[in-house]
Amino acid sequence: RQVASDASFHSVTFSESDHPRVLITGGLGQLGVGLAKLLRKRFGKNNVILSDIRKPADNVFYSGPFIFADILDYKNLREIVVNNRITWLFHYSALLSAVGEANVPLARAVNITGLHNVLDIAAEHNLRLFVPSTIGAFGPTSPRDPTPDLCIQRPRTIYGVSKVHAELMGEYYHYRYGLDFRCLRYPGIISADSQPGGGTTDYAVQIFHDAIKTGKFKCYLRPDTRLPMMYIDDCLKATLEIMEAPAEALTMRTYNINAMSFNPEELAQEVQKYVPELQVTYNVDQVKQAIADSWPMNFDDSNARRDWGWKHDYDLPELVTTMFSYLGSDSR
Ligand code: AKB
Repeated sequence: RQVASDASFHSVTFSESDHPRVLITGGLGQLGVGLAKLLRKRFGKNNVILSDIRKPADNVFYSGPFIFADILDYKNLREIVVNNRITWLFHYSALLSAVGEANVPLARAVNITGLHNVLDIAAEHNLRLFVPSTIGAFGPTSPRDPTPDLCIQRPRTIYGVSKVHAELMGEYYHYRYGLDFRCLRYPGIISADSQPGGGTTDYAVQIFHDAIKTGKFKCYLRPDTRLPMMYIDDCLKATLEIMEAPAEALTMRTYNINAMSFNPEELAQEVQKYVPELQVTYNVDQVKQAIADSWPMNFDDSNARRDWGWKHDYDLPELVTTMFSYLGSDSR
């Protein structure tokens, strides 16, 4: 039986047996639930399993398959892949930049040891593997304006170091063992119905909630701190697109993707168009500021645009309009 795709940006059709069987690790973070929703529309509800070590909210639990999966437990993860005949794995478990600096041993275990388990299981079971990387995989000696795909990568956070390691290990497994490894370097991701956890770019989500709730926002970065950013729908679209891209289109296995760059002052001005009374103050967090100062200001994603047709839909005004239409600027 042929099943037509309902993802508007693709026109491919699949037979049911062609559908990937998907596992998402770290599925209760900022991106997993939204990704599961997108993939379930495309591949069928029961072909997409969300997993985490935390207990899901009722709406998440009842919207499709959810299981406990601990990426540090090799046997548990392997059993899940085998029992569910998984063919695609999206590996979202990770500690982000700020929280990683606060607990380096845990970040090292989750982001590096966990990745080793995932790589081995993916290679052994012939999975297509997606691992997100980040603007945080660059550091103070990288070109920052713009930052190309291939340049010096000497990050100074455990998060960044672990993501460079993931990029290199994934590519090594690809060339050495034929693992179908695919990786995107995400900018800061902005979403309305899910919260980021422990990143440096989180302020760009928090400002919307504080503008609506209290009309006051205290920013932990300097007003001129420019960083690459993206709306969640663009991020999830790019993730599905790279996973579906024909292997011959990919001249690389790790791509930068981008949509916009702004600093806190520019974002605040755009938010004030909806909440004119918003008061913004700055109380710089030295650890987060140092991290942001070492990251790209503008991200060069021309290779993604050329190789597999990457194109973002949301710029800054569009992003702010969409956030307020979700969060409801009149709910104060
Ligand atoms: C973080 O701020 O740590 C993340 C990222 C840019 O990877 N949002």
